[in-house]
Amino acid sequence: MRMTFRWFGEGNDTVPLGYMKQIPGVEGIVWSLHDVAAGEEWPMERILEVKAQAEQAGLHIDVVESVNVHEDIKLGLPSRDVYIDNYKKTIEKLGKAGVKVICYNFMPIFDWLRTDLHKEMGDGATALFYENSRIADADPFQLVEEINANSALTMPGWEPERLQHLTKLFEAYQGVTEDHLWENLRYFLQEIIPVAAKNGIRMAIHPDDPPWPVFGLPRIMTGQENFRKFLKLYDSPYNGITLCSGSLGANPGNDIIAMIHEFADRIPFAHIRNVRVFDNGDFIETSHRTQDGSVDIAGIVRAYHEIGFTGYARPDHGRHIWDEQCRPGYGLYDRALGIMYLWGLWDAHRDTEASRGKKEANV
Ligand SMILES: [Mn+2]
Repeated sequence: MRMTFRWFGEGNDTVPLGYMKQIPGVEGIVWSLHDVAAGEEWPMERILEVKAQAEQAGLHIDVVESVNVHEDIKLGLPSRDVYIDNYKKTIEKLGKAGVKVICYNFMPIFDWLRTDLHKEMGDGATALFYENSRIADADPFQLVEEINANSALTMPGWEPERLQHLTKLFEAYQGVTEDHLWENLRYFLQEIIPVAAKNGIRMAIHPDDPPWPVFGLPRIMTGQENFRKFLKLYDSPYNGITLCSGSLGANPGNDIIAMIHEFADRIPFAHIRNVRVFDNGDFIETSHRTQDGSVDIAGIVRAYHEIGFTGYARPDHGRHIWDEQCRPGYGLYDRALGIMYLWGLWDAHRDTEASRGKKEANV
């Protein structure tokens, strides 16, 4: 398991790179060019600029999250080919810069979705919260306004230029079914995976968050059966999954441990975090500790250890604790605590194996 930490870029993140390096075992950043719109080709000088900034702090840039997929690709419009060409050129450039994994998602219009970015947890901490009934009944346009008013920073997947065209987008998705989305995803994979393979980059699709349809829009990266179908769409080690325990864990029916075992060699990137799911379908992002949420984080780390996981991992999100002022979900303190919890679980298994006389895992 190779530990990483998300960084939103110079002047766009409250956590300095030097602090990330001080968290035990963190070796690289998970990064993106957040100001480059989906569908645009990434400029090489900007890529190299991030590489230089990271390397100066002793961190690598092996994992990119995300190179966003233009809506026309998800919609299967004729204009998609231009955007797919740009995507390929970006893959080639990232390969030249030494990138190994690209995380992306295939969710129509919205990226991840929450109703409250600072839900009180009762102990002074706050966290990201999803209120099921508010999404079920909500006017999406009103929700977007609220989210924008709530945060001083741009949210990933909530770039203002995308939200401006919301009405048009909802119209464009009228009549787009899950089958259409599968077909458009297959087209995309057939174009980009060979380019990724040639450049030594493993593509890793992120599950939908939450893993069910919202506002009548189809969502397909939702669980084990659909991931099985996805991996067969293009059977290659370069076509893989970002296994996010937090996104998938919002549906208690998802057996994440079973997915780790079934998809072992197709998981280049792991997001490991916990959520507490309530009976009414609401969920809140908790600490990483197994007992604090509904997801068996201890069992998940054990499963990664059992498959000899050598991919990248990140603690994904954290709560907001100790009065930290930070981007929602992306403070230093709780993510650092999460990393130490994950290492504790991981190393406990290593020691168990060593005492049994097995070969010590290579960390
Ligand atoms: Mn995630």
